[in-house]
Amino acid sequence: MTRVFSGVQPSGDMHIGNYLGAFRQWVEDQHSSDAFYCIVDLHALTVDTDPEMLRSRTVDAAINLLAVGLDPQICTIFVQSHVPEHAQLSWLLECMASMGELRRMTQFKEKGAGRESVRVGLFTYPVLMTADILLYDAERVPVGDDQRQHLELARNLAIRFNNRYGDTFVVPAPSVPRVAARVMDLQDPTQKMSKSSISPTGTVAILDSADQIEKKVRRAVTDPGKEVVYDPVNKPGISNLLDILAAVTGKSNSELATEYHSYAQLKSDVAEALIELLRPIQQRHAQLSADPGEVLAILARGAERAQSIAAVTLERAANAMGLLPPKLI
Ligand code: AQP
Repeated sequence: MTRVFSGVQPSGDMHIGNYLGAFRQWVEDQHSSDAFYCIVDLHALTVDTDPEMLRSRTVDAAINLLAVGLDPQICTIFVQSHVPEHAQLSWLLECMASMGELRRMTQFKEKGAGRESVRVGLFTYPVLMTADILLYDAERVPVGDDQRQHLELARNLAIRFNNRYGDTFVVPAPSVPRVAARVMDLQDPTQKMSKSSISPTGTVAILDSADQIEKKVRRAVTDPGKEVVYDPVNKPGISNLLDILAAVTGKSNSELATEYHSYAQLKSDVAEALIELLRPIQQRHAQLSADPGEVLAILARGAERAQSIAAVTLERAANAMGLLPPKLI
């Protein structure tokens, strides 16, 4: 079975970008692959976060993953910090990465821009992400388009390590969905929809009420003119709405464009499609929230399984680099 790994940061309310760009593929992959899904809480520390909020978001991230349809009987769901091998392998890989290649990461440039002080962790984050993936010998990494560059780094580091120390890591390949690979912000369709967006009305959260969804989509920024055409360069707002509708309905974005003669009708159908898409997920979320003990038990079992694999890979990498095994002492 192909090994698949992917992760999500507990850095805020999960949104339709996370769902359409990543989680939906995760749910599919769990049936055909040996899939590992990680709540990457160490990554969330790269920007200042309230400790209580981080804890509750971590549990909520797990509830979200279960609510969208991940089944802990057939895939492994766990929290990154519960498996210390992630941080350990990250250090070994930091000793293989160069400042120059990390400086080129666009997400670092975007998230660090305008900050007086940037945490070292924000700079080295892509190396930790590489460790996350390589620990599980993942062949495929389903991610949204924004993660392509980090995946390229993971591939480069794996290849560099294998060339220097012998075959140690599986070289992973990205798996980016054909539609909704980059869902854009409803208020600024030149930016991707993001948990940490400064405009909460630009992001449709998985748990938004029907009323909130309807309002956010109705107020979505559109483009000059009245014609509904799929043209991401000249009509980014309308094209984003068409992309979202295409991802939900399975129709093509340009085919959908021919069906609409007004922005208002398109917006109304996008809102309705999202409300219907999210309704069952929200119902499962409410049920799961009633039993957080069961969610914690699922995470504990997941971490145990994850660690049994991660420990073997870490040992292989440490040995290859010449670290003295503790058992010999
Ligand atoms: N707008 C998006 N469109 C498509 N896919 C997206 N993903 C995130 N935003 C979009 C994909 O969701 C998965 C989990 O993302 P993440 O939370 O680990 O990191 P992120 O990409 O940094 O997501 P956010 O929402 O932008 O979080 P913040 O604001 O905290 O940085 C990934 O596969 C990602 O590609």
